[in-house]
Amino acid sequence: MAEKFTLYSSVESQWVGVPLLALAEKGFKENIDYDLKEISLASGENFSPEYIAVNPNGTVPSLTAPSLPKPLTESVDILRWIDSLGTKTLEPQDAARSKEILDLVHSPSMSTNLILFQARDTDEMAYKKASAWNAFLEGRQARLDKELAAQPNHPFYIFYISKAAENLSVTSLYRADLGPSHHDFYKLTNEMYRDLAAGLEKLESLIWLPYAAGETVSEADFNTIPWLSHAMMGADTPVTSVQDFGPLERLIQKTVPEFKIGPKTKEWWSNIAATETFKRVFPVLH
Ligand SMILES: N[C@@H](CCC(=O)N[C@@H](CS)C(=O)NCC(=O)O)C(=O)O
Repeated sequence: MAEKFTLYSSVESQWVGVPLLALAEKGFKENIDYDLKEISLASGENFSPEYIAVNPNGTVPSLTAPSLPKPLTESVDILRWIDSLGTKTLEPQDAARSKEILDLVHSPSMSTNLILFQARDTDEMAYKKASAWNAFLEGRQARLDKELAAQPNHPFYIFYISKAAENLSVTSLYRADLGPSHHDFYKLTNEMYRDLAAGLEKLESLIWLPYAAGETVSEADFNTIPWLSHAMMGADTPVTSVQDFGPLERLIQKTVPEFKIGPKTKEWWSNIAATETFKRVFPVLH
């Protein structure tokens, strides 16, 4: 019998979608083939010493298995490992194109944190402050501050110091009264939206059709779906409106007025959204 493995997952995470799509596609069953351990990002459970010992980056997903010398901590590697359990089916037809797609969607300039947490003006900032993302940031901050205070001699102390400072750079803007101290943040956010628009244009140029990197579904699709779904959700698309690019387009058009999601990206999304695996893992945008 094949070994049972453990996936550290979170309902709040976009990148967990990569292995979840692979598991669904390959027909692996929770509790039989693998266990799922839920890690709450909103309460900063990913920063517990126990979880940092599994994944020193404090991110999800992670995967452990008896045969693995150490945990896998990158969604790309986790998908490939899952795919290697039996006949590989997720290798892309066009490997070079797929690599470009993976590099793009995982690049810092495409991070959906931009959409979730940043703002370009007072109205957007006020909206974010009143949203659930404020509590999310505070939950993380509280956990990081607690770990920082509790473990001055802990081997992960340096990790906690740098994470707490990184999180505080955004949290402090949410805590402060809106004013001139936010202007640099607004300016930076505008620049980041320009990069995001350029990234989506690059994605448009890379997509093959019918699927992202060939005639069959591959890792290129399974790395891009969670990214785009999360971006659409972050843009306040109604979660059941899986085909509605309007809110994401309008969000980006505020910085890049001529921006549109391209026709190939739309066609690819419609193709991939029709698959059983997509419908099982993404019954709604998340
Ligand atoms: N490169 C990693 C990124 C994983 C990642 O950033 N995951 C997010 C959730 S989607 C996370 O755990 N964030 C927590 C944090 O950064 O504190 C991968 O692809 O697995």
